Amino acid sequence: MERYYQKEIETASRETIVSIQNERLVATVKRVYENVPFYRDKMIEAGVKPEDIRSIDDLCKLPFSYKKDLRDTYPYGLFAVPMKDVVRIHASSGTTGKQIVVGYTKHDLEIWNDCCARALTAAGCTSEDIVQVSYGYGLFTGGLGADGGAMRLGATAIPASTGNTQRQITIMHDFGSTVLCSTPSYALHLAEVLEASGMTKDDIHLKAGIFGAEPWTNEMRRQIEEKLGLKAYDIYGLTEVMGPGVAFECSEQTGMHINEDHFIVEVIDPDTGEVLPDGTQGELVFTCITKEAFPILRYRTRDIGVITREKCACGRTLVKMTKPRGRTDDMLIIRGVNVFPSQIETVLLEKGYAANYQIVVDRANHTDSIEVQVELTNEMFSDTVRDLAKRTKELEAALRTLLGIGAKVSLVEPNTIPRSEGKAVRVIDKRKLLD
Ligand code: DLL
Repeated sequence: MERYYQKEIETASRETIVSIQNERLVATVKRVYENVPFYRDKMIEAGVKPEDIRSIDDLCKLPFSYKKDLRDTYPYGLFAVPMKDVVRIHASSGTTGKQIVVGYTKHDLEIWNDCCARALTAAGCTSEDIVQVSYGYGLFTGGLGADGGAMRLGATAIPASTGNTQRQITIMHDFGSTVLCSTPSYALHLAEVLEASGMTKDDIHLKAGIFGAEPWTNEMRRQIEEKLGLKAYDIYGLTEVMGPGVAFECSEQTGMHINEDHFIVEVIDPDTGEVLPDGTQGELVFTCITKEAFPILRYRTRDIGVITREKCACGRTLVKMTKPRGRTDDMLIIRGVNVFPSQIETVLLEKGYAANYQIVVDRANHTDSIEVQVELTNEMFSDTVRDLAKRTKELEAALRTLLGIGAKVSLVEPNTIPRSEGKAVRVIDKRKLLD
């Protein structure tokens, strides 16, 4: 039986959702115009007045916001309330550049906890559960976000944070954790350390995992489920919009429901900015309609996805987004061909490798090259040299078929690719160092 945390809104009719969105959008735009000089200036520049925004159909009149805007107004320039009302700060550094800083009022934290409680409930978590939160605690939103959701449900949270993986396994075993929250790559590392400690999934009590913060494929989902003996659910979010819980997976696992009473989603063509019809792949853009401290408008996430509005068999009516395929800025352009790391991951995992790989991109004599370093599993490592050569050829052929360009495959010894405790680093683009 499907469980909901806030059934009324999670299963509301489209008219109800749209009417809530209309009302909240109009109020947010007015408030932001009055309180944040940055948005006021941008709207004046675009020739839009708050009165012009009367419903979600007018959303497209508003200018977009970008990560750069957060950097240019660092640290508090986009806050819409006085600092005395801000009770929490989070920040994210990303891979390059200055940190971006966001703030939350007490009410914002309550809504965030609700959103994460919806995600946990959809994964079957109740007040009976023991939730091991192995996302980083601190400025990163993962740890405290999932923790707040667990608290809201009345579940028992274990704030394990990341790191000290051996101790995480002891905690999991001794404290009887039933739900795990971590990045999917860290979940796989936890599984490796579990095995190295001489234990199997039968020695622990996990029933569900809520994994996000980085792209992961369904093949990786199967590996995690198999090794940890749990059902793995996806959760999506980003610091600028809130943190984890912007969208979450239900028992159907055919996309993630977006918490539309708090966030309006649009899908746009990343090149032209044009809003695309449902079902078309493009860049996800979010507008916060209930945030008090940091109500970002039309934020360009750079995440690539598709949204669908068919009614879900779980009973929820909230719009669904597909697993983000990657980010526009993760997409590699190799000799003019677009390549997403997730495509490569799918091939590797289908061929029986674990998700321990790194993609090295380089350029020599004006020609791009791509090398995929793939870790052998312990069983494969005992193969003969001839077997290994065959494996390399087989992978290179599969990658060529999928990507349409040649990629060099280097098989490396088990345990040589660095493990991550947070977001895995999949790509080393040496061309960037040359630019
Ligand atoms: O990663 C928030 C989060 C924490 C989400 C824990 C889920 C679980 P940032 O560090 O700001 O925030 O990174 C946000 O991570 O724009 C996506 O590119 C990526 N991302 C987040 N969740 C997913 C997911 C957190 N489920 C960026 N699948 C986003 C794919 C994801 N990518």
